[in-house]
Amino acid sequence: MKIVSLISIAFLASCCEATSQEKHLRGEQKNEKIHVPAISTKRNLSPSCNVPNLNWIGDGYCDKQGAYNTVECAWDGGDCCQNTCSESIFTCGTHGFDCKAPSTLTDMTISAVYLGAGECTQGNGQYPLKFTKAYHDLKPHTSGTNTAATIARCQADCIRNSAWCRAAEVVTRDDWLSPECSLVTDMASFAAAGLALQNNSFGGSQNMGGVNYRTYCGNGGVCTQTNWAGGSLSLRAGYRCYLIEQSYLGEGECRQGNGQYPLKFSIKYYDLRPHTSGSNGATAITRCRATCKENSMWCKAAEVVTRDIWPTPSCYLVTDMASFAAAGLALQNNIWGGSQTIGGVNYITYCGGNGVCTQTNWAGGSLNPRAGYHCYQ
Ligand SMILES: [Ca+2]
Repeated sequence: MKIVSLISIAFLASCCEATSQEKHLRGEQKNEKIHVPAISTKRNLSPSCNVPNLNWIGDGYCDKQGAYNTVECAWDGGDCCQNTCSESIFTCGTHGFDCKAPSTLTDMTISAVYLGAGECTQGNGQYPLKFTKAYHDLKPHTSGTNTAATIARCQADCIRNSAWCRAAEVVTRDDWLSPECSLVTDMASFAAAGLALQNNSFGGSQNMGGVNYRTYCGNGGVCTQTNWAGGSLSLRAGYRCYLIEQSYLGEGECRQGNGQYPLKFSIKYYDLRPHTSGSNGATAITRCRATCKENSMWCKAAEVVTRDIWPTPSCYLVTDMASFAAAGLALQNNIWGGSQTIGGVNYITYCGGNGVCTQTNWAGGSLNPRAGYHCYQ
């Protein structure tokens, strides 16, 4: 039990920066905490992370109450495991640990990003190659934390097989009590990882690592024609799709390596307004990333903006002046908010945060945490 002195409260009220004083401000005796200044979240949060105070995620304090220590909230931003906790506002372990995260999910170079409530489909909307398994030990999925455990295990299974697994599809349907997990890929990715199909048929069996899966291939069992192409979401009740990203930098703006603004070309996707409807948000992500890949000669990152106050999603193609020029392209308007045509499509140019395009330098990039912004490399 900790006593909060009036002196330290007065100190906090008069000061603007986080100090060691704040490490003692979280009351435990009433299961309540005193508000602390906003800090950056260091892990990837799902849009379905539903907690009253996002600032508590990644603050170094394991929040055992509420929905903080869940896969959707990136296991309280790592606060609840000794090997993932980063000291921040609080000293790690102040409130103990409660490690529930599969160890593979703590690897920040690979993460599972919630795409939406539906099936994982190919970029063209067709069925990909899937290996499906039921988790009978988590039956029924409606009981307790079984659904959360299914999601965590399925994501971890896909991440373990990230050489070829492109997405994890979790099925918790009303009419099936056993939850299911599908590891999603396409034929070229699977073969490139040195693996071979044991049954090139719809519903055929496949043994991987001593575990039996059922194989589902494209439409009608034609595995060879599957082509993931970045994936898409096909809305369906009882299904969840998580993209396994090796390049999701996290929720925030794509900035230069030095933290300053890069050169960006912006476009609004009016046909996907509002981004909160159906698969619109997911489509905005896959479309923006695909456009950046098409322009990989100069596009360093794709920034997708789905802010709650703006119903229209935006896409920013991120680069710097030297990369853009090296690709043989020229700025049509070297001004803040100038227009630029790329591939016959009109974009708005934003340079360096102040309109000075020539001084932009990507330098590997960095992430500036900001709600509603998502940066992909
Ligand atoms: Ca926390």
